Amino acid sequence: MYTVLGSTKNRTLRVIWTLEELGVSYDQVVGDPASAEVKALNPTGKVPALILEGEVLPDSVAIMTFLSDRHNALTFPAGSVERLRMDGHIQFLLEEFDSLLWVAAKNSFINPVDHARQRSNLC
Ligand SMILES: N[C@@H](CCC(=O)N[C@@H](CS)C(=O)NCC(=O)O)C(=O)O
Repeated sequence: MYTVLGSTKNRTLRVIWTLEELGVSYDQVVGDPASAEVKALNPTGKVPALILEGEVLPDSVAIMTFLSDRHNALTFPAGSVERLRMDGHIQFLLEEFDSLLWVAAKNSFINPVDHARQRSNLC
C-alpha cells in the first residue's frame, strides 16, 4: 500500500494525479511542507513523499516516474527513444517553467516579506 505525504495545494497533486490515473489505492497523510506532521514521517520536511514498505521516497517527478514504471502505464519503456523524448519534455518543463514559478512563489507568498524585499534588492 502506498502512503502519500502532503496536500493537493502543492506538488503532491502530481503524485495524487498519477495514482488516480493508474487506479491504484493509496492512503494520504495531509500536512503542510516543513510542518510537524510531515517532519514526523519525512525529517527533511519536504513534500511530496511516497512511503512504501517503510521507505520514504522523495521528489514528485521521480515518484511519478517510479509509479508509472512499476505499474507499466502512462509512460514508455526505459531505454526506448519514446522514453527519452518524454523525459526530455519533462526536463524542459522543470527547467523553463517549474523553477521560475517556484522562485516567484517563494518570493511572493512563501518567504517572509522582509526576506522577499532583501532578495529583490539584490537584483
Ligand atoms: N523537487 C521536489 C521539490 C520538493 C519541494 O521543495 N517541495 C516543497 C513544497 S511544493 C517543500 O516541501 N518545501 C518545504 C521545504 O523546502 O522546507 C519535488 O518535485 O518534489
